[in-house]
Amino acid sequence: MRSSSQLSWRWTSYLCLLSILCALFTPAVMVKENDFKKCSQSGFCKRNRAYADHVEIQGAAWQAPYKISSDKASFKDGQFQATILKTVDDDGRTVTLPVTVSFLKSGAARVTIDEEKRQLKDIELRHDSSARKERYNEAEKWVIVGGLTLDKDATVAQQSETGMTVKYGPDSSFEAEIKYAPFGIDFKRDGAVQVKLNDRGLLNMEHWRAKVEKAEPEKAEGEDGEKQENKAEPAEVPAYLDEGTWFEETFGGNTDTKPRGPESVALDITFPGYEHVFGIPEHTGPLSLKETRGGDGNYNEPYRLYNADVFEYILDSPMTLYGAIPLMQAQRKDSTVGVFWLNGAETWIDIVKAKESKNPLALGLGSKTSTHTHWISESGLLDVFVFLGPTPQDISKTYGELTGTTAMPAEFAIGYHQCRWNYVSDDDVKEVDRKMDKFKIPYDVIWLDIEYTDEKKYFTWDPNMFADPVSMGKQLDDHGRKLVVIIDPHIKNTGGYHVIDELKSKGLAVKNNKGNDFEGWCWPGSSMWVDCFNPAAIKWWTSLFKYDAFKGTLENTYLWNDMNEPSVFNGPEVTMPKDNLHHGGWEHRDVHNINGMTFHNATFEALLSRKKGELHRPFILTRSFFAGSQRLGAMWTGDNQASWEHLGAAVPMILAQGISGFPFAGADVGGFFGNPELELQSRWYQAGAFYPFFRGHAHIDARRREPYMAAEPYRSIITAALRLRYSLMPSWYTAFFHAHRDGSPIIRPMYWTHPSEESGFAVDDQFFVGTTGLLVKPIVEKEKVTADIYIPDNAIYYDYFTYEKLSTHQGKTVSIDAPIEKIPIVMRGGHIFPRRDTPRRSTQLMKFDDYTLVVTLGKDLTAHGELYVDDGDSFDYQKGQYIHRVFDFHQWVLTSTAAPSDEGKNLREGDWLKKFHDVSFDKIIIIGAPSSWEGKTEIEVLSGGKKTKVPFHFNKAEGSRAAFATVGRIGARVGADWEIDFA
Ligand code: MIG
Repeated sequence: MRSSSQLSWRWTSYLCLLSILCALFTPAVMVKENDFKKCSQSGFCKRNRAYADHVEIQGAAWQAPYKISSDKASFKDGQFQATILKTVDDDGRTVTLPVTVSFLKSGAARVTIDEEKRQLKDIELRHDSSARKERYNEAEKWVIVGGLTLDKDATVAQQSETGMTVKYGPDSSFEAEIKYAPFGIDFKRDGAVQVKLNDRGLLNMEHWRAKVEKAEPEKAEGEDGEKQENKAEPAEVPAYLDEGTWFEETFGGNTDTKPRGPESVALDITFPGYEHVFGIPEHTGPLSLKETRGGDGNYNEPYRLYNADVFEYILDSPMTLYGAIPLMQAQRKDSTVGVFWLNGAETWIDIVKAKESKNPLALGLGSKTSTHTHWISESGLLDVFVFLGPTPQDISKTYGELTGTTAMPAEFAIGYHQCRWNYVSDDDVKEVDRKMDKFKIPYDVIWLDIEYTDEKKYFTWDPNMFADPVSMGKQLDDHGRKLVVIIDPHIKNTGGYHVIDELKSKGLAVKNNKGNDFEGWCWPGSSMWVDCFNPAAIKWWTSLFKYDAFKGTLENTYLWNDMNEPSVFNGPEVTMPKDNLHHGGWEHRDVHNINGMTFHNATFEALLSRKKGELHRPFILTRSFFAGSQRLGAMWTGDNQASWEHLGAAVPMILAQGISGFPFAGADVGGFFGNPELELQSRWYQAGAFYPFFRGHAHIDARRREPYMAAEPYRSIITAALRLRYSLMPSWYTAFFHAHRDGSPIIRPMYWTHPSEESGFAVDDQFFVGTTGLLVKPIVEKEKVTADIYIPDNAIYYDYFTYEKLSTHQGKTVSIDAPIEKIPIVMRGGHIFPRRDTPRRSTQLMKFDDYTLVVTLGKDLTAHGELYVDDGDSFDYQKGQYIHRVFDFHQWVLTSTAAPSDEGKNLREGDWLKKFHDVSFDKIIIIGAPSSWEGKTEIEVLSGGKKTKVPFHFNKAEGSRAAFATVGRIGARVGADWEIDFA
């Protein structure tokens, strides 16, 4: 399909061309796997896997060649410093590797290893390269935003010739046992080992070496004419020292010149007693990661992180995708620990699990599984953070302090987004907008894909089809709706286009290995790429988005960044050559996985400064991402397919994003490639209504499928799913607030909410929504009309729609009916969550609507919940312009009070708070009401010292349906304290 992009067509000829193209190119069924490297085709991965094999064969005889000399080790102010000497040959020659272990106030520890010779720039580069000589040491600059304060209370507990033990963390309950020979660290919590570095001895820092040109071995010919090369060959070189890939590598016709030679970093990390590991997105497999070294049901390849535009990606695979977050957490009963591998280069991670029996005679008793991981990156520092938990919440929070948390989104951004490739004209957009209204289908944003531009020149409009973008934008604004336009990082290399002219004249493009502007092929044909590692490029990029520069955009225009892996159609693995050069002389190899985030960041900066004094929260969707991207916007899982399998694959992927600090995630609803049947499309909307980022999207060749186009009953089914999303918006917004505050996922897997319940650790097809207690299990199978929902605890569970009290058992599934019109949602007893029940066209139009509170009583007849609300648009919340309430049902009294963190905070009555002043709770529904409430018809609300009688209605239990009560016309203000005594 891609070759179709190389045609530059006009819209007038588009339709007829399309039919020809469709006939010419039959879509491939799946990704061309051979377009992407296997570990054995990536020199450094192959060498490190070979190293691991070599070590394993050696067994106990293996002596890891990395040692600290004790006289050079020191500890001061929370930091351990030493040099590791790597023995590199039989003569005992060594290479010096400075190591720092930093103990952080947050309880995290950080281990950083560099290479002295490269640090001192005491190396020679080949091919007259102008690249930097150091190992890449700026990943931290792009990724880390806080949490680096050292723990001055960390103390040396033990010190000797052979090692040092440091106590740190909360109540000094953490310990790092640093071993000198061979170098390794055991991290302990409460005396037990949780994480081990270099326990298997796979630490490998490929030090710099000069290329030794070897003479061609002379071919001796024996008398009988037999080749005798074998005799002339030197002793066999082990595969991990295979020089064949040290200085040059070729893949798919592209040669990487590797001017710095081999420089990989690798380390084994063991989680003793931990059977499950999660994280390291983006991959399509299960949330609980699989083993990668073969065996039944396992992968044969390591998980790969090398951001790439993978065309028609396959499911259940460790193959790389568009984004990378090298954060892994390990889970066992009641304990969560983790590691964050801060490296922006191509990275592979092998995972093996091994049963370890304490007592071989105990026949399985006391035997536990440990997870062994092996991290391999092509270049850069070895830089790894270790988290000792003990809870999943601790990991999310500590990682969030380091890399930042989800930006508080503009409220519209969590509404529904209507996209396709492409809405063909401004009239088309207006028509879709009108139709959504006509069918009373709520939505917030309509999107424009690449065809809105004049010949893929970003910051321009197709003069025929989008002649009047302003009137289009204004029509949307009339209902509080927004427009998102796509801007990609490839800039068309053509005459008379101011963007390319400026990019070239200002020298802001990514350079090739010769230092000239890199030229490659993408949608517009010949293109160049803006280098957003360069502060000057960010500044320039920002100037392009000013309203008078990008004409036709309005305050309700927002952005979409695609292709930022970057995608280069004619490059190796559809991306940039690794020896390309970025700002500061860093090779693309060093920064590849960070690249997408820098582009997203530049666009984020641009949206913050379109006009002086205007301060809307930016919204930018990105396809490529890295650790830290959560600070900048949302991501989606790229080009999926309109199939049941892809519908099923989406939830585990979104859950993996959530626990990896980037929860503002979604998948193309309906599926990108292909045409979903109406049942699939409906089920997809039902699932999508519970994606943090909720967007319908379709490929240019797919049939139109806006929700109103579906025949009944599907149109009503899809509309109901959308309305459900909108009614729950206050709960979604509160969940985003939690993500913003402490890094927690928005939709939460079972292990995250129930880390004591082992039977739920591998469950990844259902989730809780924030703290609402809503447990959702989307239907992802054709003609399936029941849902088996796994229940992680012994709380009461009610059906969301019928209030039926389910008969559940901890650790078992419960079956509920889920005909096509029903989304399987159950409510966990003990929660209180907010809704807005009046259907409207957009979130903007709901901003001052009253609320409904749903109270689901737990077994102990208590319930608890929260509501966070602010203007959903500006940054005034940072100045106290918000309301954060806590609801508590306890001893028959329901109260609403200010959240503890807000107590004593001086809320400044700004515009929004004034306008919001009279917004109230209208209705309360209490599910699981006691029968003693029967006969009550009125109840008193106490607020602001005044008592008001309001109507009360009790519905007694019927069959398995729980008793419930509704309290109407409450009128208590959202911002005020109030209470209702139900006794
Ligand atoms: O190579 O802009 O994933 O959502 O519609 C395809 C056109 C380029 C890929 C994105 C997809 C988008 C499409 N883009």
